[in-house]
Amino acid sequence: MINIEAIELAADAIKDSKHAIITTHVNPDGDAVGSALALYHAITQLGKKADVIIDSTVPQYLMFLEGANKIQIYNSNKHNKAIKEADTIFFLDLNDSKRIRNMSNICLESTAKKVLIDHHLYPQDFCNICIVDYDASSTGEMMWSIIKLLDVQITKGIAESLYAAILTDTGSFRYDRTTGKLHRIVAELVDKGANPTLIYEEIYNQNSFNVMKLMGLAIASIELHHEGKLAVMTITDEMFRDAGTNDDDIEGFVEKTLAIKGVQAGIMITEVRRRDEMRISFRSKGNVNVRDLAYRFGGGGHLNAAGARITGTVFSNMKAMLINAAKSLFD
Ligand SMILES: [Mn+2]
Repeated sequence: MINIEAIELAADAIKDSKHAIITTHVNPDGDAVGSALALYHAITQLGKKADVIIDSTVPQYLMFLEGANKIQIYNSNKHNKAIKEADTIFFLDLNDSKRIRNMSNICLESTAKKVLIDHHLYPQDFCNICIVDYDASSTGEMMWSIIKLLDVQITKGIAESLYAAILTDTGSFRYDRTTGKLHRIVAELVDKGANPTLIYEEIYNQNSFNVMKLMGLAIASIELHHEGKLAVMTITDEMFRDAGTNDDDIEGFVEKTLAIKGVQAGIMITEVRRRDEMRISFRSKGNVNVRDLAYRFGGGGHLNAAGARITGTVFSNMKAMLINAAKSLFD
């Protein structure tokens, strides 16, 4: 549990700021974008300047959120001056400065006060103020507590951003940090204008036909290992081409591995040839710890949900190595 003093530190940093930069990890998910936008709305409501800058595009399924069109894609020529001159930089939903990719150096060089707000394990020490709550379901849940300390109205824009953040990071209120307290927060968000039907529809029911085709190929690729306890899904570059889509569109795929009876852990290996990298997603049930497995491959995350990125390895070798390493999950 995080203490109230830490939350107050974040609220004070917001109050003290005149020009803030808000950033979050590359390939941003609902929690990243939702908590960034909620903070943006709160800061601007206080009459202060804020820029949300990410070294990635915002996925289409999040563009319905109020203010999403104001998120800027990082461009060194355009943004380095602002990053240098800002008085505060908020790093959301990440535990390592590498997660902001090309923005990393300029942010670290900036003399701005650096504030980390996150819920992942093993945070790297690169901020002046580090607010990390391992028990939080999402950065959005933490952002709610912070915003409540500010003199701001919970507008529909804030409510739906935080709802989207919590919805996506809890797997639609299913994961183990979905507490009664969280549901009470969510109830307030609904009262303030977040529409559950509409938000679910926007986030989960707007797949293109091509993405559904890709999901079909991905599901057909699933193999079972270790007496049916491990499911491995693979998405190759060829599958992306066959389905006519790309790696922006694989949100939620890895969860399908856990829908198989008897499976305790799922791994999805995605080949991203245009970046010459492999993205690995790990999911598990109960006490099966995929965080440590991801860590062994240079990644990180949570007990039941983790990830890693690997460059310079042959796809088939990587898969064999992962299957082999995953055996220890069930010992
Ligand atoms: Mn998160």
